[in-house]
Amino acid sequence: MDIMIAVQDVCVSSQWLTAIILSLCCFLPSCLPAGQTVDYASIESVVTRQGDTALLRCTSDGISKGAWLNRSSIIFAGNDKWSVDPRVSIVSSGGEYSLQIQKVDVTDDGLYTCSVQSERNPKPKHLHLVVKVPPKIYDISSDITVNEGSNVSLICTASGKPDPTISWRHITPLARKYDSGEYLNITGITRDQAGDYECSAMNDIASPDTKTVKVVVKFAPAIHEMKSHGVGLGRTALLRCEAAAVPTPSFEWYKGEKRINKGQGIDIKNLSSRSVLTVTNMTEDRYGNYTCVAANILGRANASVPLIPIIEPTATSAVSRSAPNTAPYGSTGRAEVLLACRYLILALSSFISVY
Ligand SMILES: *[C@@H]1O[C@H](CO)[C@@H](O)[C@H](O)[C@H]1NC(C)=O
Ligand SMILES: *[C@@H]1O[C@H](CO)[C@@H](O)[C@H](O)[C@H]1NC(C)=O
Ligand SMILES: *[C@@H]1O[C@H](CO)[C@@H](O)[C@H](O)[C@H]1NC(C)=O
Ligand SMILES: *[C@@H]1O[C@H](CO)[C@@H](O)[C@H](O)[C@H]1NC(C)=O
Ligand SMILES: *[C@@H]1O[C@H](CO)[C@@H](O)[C@H](O)[C@H]1NC(C)=O
Ligand SMILES: *[C@@H]1O[C@H](CO)[C@@H](O)[C@H](O)[C@H]1NC(C)=O
Ligand SMILES: CC(=O)N[C@H]1CO[C@H](CO)[C@@H](O)[C@@H]1O
Repeated sequence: MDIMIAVQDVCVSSQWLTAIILSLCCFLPSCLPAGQTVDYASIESVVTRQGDTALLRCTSDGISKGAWLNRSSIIFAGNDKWSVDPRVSIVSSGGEYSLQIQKVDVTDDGLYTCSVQSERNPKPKHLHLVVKVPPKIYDISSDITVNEGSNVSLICTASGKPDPTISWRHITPLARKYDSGEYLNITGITRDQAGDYECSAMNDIASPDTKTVKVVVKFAPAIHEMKSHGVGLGRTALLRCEAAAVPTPSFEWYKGEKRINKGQGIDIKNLSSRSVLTVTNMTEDRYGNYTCVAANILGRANASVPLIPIIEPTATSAVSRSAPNTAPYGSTGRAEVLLACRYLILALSSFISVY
């Protein structure tokens, strides 16, 4: 019995001794076991992702005692666990004496040493555990509304290892890219620069993390289209006023100085940036100069157009009568091309029918 304990004691104390020597060696690289220095170029790198299980491989002849160190602290001496960290264990089978770390975190990143002292294997093995972290955007500017001409500064910050590179993109058909960096500064923003801006944080470990900021650019109304079609008595007249404005403008109609309201054969329909005034059953006193006023909090704009009589019956009147179906609600440019085509076809067909 006594002998057994004595043997055990010797074993334990020899382990202690090894451990102490090893830990001393880590403090003093010049005093590594067998007088070796750390050759940093030859350090094997083990790359892993945060949260994964890392296996740091090392071999042993099964007879010699080995030890694993994390920087200067001993994790294992032989199969004795010195570390209190529940995530670490030894994988030993065959000639293996590897260290397994579960749920790797960034704090585990660093130099690990496997020291197995044997004839065959006199040098300790150094491994660099590289813990990479996927990019994650943790802060981004909130959606903003500014007036045209303002200076805008958007910020997007992200974490990750290696440090993610941050880039900004304006989500438009052109998808303009900006210089990369946390800040996106726009001096004197224009209405074309309104919309969604996407920040993406990228590193080599995982797909980029993206988030978007909406930028609303307010501007005063500008009427870019004011149209009327000549119309005969008793016909339906149509006036269309189209404005660009943010926020959406409100519309008012005037004939000369007099405000026009709905009712008595007059209808006003406004669809976001467009207002359409319809006069059913045109009468003599309704010909004249019409003004459309578009207004929002930043200003107002007006445009005028005359509503004039035309002589009937011609192909033109057929066109203007068909207009309510297409022109007010279609996209302007194309609707007009279509109308022009129809006009041409009508004119051609009447020309042909004459002969
Ligand atoms: C390694 O050492 C660092 C700092 O001393 C510690 O934060 C980390 O948890 C250790 N990792 C392992 C796997 O022992
Ligand atoms: C916007 O930035 C430009 C150039 O940096 C500066 O000259 C101007 O005063 C700024 N405008 C506002 C409204 O801050
Ligand atoms: C962008 O604006 C921020 C804050 O307004 C400033 O700190 C930063 O230096 C600017 N960056 C560039 C590239 O102008
Ligand atoms: C159009 O107005 C005229 C004159 O006010 C009236 O005689 C006619 O009945 C009206 N026609 C329709 C379809 O409302
Ligand atoms: C139409 O009315 C506007 C505003 O009242 C005026 O400025 C413009 O000169 C008028 N146009 C015609 C052709 O009378
Ligand atoms: C239309 O605009 C002119 C100047 O831009 C202004 O003098 C006029 O009062 C406006 N008319 C209406 C009806 O708002
Ligand atoms: C938002 C807006 O412009 N609303 C107008 C729509 O048209 C009616 C007339 O039918 C006006 O009274 C509203 O102010």
